[in-house]
Amino acid sequence: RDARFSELTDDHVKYFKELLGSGAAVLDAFTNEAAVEDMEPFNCDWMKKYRGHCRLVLKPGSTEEVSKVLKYCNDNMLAVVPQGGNTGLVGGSVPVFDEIVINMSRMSQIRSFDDVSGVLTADAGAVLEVVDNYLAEKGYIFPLDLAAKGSCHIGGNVATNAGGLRLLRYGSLHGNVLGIEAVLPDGTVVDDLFKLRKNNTGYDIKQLFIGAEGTIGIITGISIHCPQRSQAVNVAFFGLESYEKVQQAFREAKGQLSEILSAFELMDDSSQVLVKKITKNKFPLENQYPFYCLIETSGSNAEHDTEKLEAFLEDVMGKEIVSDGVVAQDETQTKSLWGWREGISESSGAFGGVYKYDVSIPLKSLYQLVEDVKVKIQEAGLMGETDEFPVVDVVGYGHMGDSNLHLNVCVRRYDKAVEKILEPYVFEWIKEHEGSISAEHGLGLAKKKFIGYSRSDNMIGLMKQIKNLYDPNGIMNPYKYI
Ligand code: FAD
Ligand code: 2HG
Ligand code: ZN
Repeated sequence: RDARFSELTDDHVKYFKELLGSGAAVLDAFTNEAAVEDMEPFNCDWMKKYRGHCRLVLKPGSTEEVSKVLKYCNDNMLAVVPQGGNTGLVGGSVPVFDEIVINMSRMSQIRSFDDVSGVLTADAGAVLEVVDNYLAEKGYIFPLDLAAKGSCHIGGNVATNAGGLRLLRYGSLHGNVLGIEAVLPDGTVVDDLFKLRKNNTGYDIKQLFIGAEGTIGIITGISIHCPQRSQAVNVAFFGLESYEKVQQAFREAKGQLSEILSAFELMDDSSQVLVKKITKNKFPLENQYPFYCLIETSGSNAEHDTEKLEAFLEDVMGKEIVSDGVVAQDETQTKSLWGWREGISESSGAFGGVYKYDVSIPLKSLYQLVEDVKVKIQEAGLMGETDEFPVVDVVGYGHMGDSNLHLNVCVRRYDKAVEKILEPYVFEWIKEHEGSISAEHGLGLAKKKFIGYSRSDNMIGLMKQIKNLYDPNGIMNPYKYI
């Protein structure tokens, strides 16, 4: 614990209760011992891998309240952790020691929507799925989708610069977010909720908050450009004999499906065996293959899209790029095919634990990392079917269309011997292949130590300047990021 930070006192808690009210906006286990158990969901991350010891959770209901809370914390040297839906995968959303959690769930209103431009403005604490359902009724779609949509907040998505399943089609949040409202630790409101696409008037400061993981301020609202929701959505699921063939299929999909291609996801066989074991669902293909890919198309004309997809299927099967495939016939089947991809993340942790690596690698060597890691773990005698082995399996999957691999090492228990094999080996491997050690999940606590594998000393120095400028007391999400 950094001794520069103050310990919580009764006076601090009294101030927050006076400001926010003593109801649901303040969860206090500091003066009320009986509330300790209620702290668990705020202290523990989604993977149950990181656990803090916070005794106070604050849920401000307005930007003004966030401003007052932060100013008080800054003046009193109280460290804080901004928290959205707590679905982050790098330990960034929970305290390390006794930092106060500032949870954004009470700020969940949609502020405005322009039916012509598709620009939505909403509170940071709105749940992604709720926002997307609202947009669906208007014929629009949120330009980000991910398996945690039922819990994650749009503010959390922006704070992590989440990538997700359709970045290939809609691009990154750095392009789609048009404006941000945020609060700095000294209480200053960054009032940049711009709603138009073009704005070349000076530095684009909002970009600093996108992917800052709560280290320079708290995002309270965003405006974002939302695309038209496609009338016709098709999903196909393919089995392929080699990674070489997956690359060929991707090349063909881009060429033949071009403007209607909206996702190209990769899954290896181990990942699908895992989902089968956990969900007990019936696998969509008759046989097993070393690789699978899920292709989604989204367009405005069902007849045209189906024709294109059928021609594509015929072509890739004729050329023996794809060995077998199935196309969803209705919405239920579409959901069920997506389930084989979206279900991997959760299934991979079901045996006791999982080491997750979310990395960018040039496509030609993307899957090589999974094979190399598997060999190293096998050679160390750490992987097997019975309890004496810590490792259950090594699985690879991800957003192939964005050169983003998810390497999950599924374990029965967290084990130093496994960690020793994985780190820094994985990071050295990534550096050698000119990739990124964090493609979309961010740095948090998990990757903080390893930032040097993907960023030069000069770049880290510049980042520290930004951090010190906006958060000179270092109270925002300490011990993480840089
Ligand atoms: P939290 O987990 O609460 O917080 C994440 C970070 O942002 C923390 O550092 C926190 O301090 C900060 N933060 C949160 N809210 C704010 C705010 N209002 N202002 C400032 N800082 C804030 N990520 C991807 O990129 N692509 C995926 O496909 C993907 N799929 C996922 C699937 C599953 C099943 C799960 C569990 C996670 C997945 N993620 C994915 C991880 C992803 O980062 C989160 O799901 C999501 O973006 C985080 O939102 P959240 O509201 O839960 O944020
Ligand atoms: C996904 O793409 C998420 O499913 C989660 O980014 C990946 O759990 C993971 O490693
Ligand atoms: Zn992902």
